[in-house]
Amino acid sequence: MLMSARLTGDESALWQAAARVLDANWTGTATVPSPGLYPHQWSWDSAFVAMGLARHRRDRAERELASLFAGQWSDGLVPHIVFNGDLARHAYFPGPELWHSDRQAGAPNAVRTSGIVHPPLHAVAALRLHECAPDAEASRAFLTRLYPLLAAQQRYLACARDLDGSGLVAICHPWESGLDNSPAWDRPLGALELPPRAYAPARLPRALPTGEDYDRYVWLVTLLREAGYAPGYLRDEHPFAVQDPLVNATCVAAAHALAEIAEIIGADPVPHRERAARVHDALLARLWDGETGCFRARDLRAGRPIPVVTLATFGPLLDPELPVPIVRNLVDLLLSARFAGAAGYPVPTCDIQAPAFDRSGYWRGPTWVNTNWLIWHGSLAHGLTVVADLLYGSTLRLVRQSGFREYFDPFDGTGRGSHDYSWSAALVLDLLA
Ligand code: 2M8
Repeated sequence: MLMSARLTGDESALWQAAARVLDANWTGTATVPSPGLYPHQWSWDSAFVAMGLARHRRDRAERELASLFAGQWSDGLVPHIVFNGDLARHAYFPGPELWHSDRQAGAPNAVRTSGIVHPPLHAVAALRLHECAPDAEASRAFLTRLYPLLAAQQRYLACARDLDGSGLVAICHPWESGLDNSPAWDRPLGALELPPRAYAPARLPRALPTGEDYDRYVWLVTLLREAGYAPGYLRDEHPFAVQDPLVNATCVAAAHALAEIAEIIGADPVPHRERAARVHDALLARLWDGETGCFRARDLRAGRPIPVVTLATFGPLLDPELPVPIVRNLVDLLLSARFAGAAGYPVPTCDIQAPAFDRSGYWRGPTWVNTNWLIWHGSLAHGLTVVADLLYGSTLRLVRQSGFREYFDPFDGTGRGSHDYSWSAALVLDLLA
């Protein structure tokens, strides 16, 4: 354990508790998001977990990313789930039988996977691993092995997911955002026309999100699978296509991280800088709403912005070149009564004043450690120490008070969802380091 000597007694205890969660959730090759409920490997979870493991068990941090990229498809797609083939068929719904990666020519043979993506934070994680590596030479060797896989991941997103030629990446399923039942998806999901009895009704493993949402999620997967996850189908026919500010901000951050990795290993950083600039320009031109001072997701099928404001509006703080007036706007909004100003434990997932806000509703209101970490990380890059300190303090208060829960009530910090949640533990290690 690489625990820093400068931690106080209380911080050391928190560190050790977080490390124990990661140890318990380690399967031997990767980390499950939580014991029981999520028994496979999830993509953006692994990026967050790797950053925590880098502070605790560096060998595992590298194995975590290697295990995820063993699920990468030949076109570069990094699936949002890599299934553990040793588990019983009903360990998690929907399992590999819904996705049928085994019938896709480009999917790996050795593991079964989903066929959609997650926010691509892995280059950011890989760079962070390097920044805290005890052995720079060994770390460079790891980055050299990972670099082509990370570059292919970005190429897939830039080619197959730029559905309107704007430079922005579109998600084709709410799960791709990581914010599964965000109120931002209510309209595009509501506009779907589900044929009666054309698919098996979803068996719900738990109470959230609602069964109706699940039917729509499953229907979208069915459409994707039947179309072979083909880019032409995604572009021309798939009924759910949304450009989300948080997802695109992670693409900008990943492109910058890839450029830095390229420099470290002696590869060409220029294409990555160009890619970052392209997504940056498109974010500002297409998703920034100057009138109301926030970023909004854009529904490509309806051809209009999505009105509800969620914490995805703060995602572009991850873009180091975000113009200062926009940064100021976002800080004002973040500190206002719509977000941190009225929440004892910020940052709630949805505008508190929006009708869709639900303080205990999964991604419809609660506070999450991973999104707090992203906004904290972005704030630091812009020198926003007041915001960064606020998030640092409130995130640690949450886990001290309620443990490493999946998500938290934004007003009183009550823990909700799973216990011993991996990214909550991993990112606390990163914060404390
Ligand atoms: C949740 O998503 C999965 C579907 O991918 C689920 O609801 O079963 C989300 O919180 C997602 O962001 C997260 O990566 C995943 C595993 O932690 O769980």
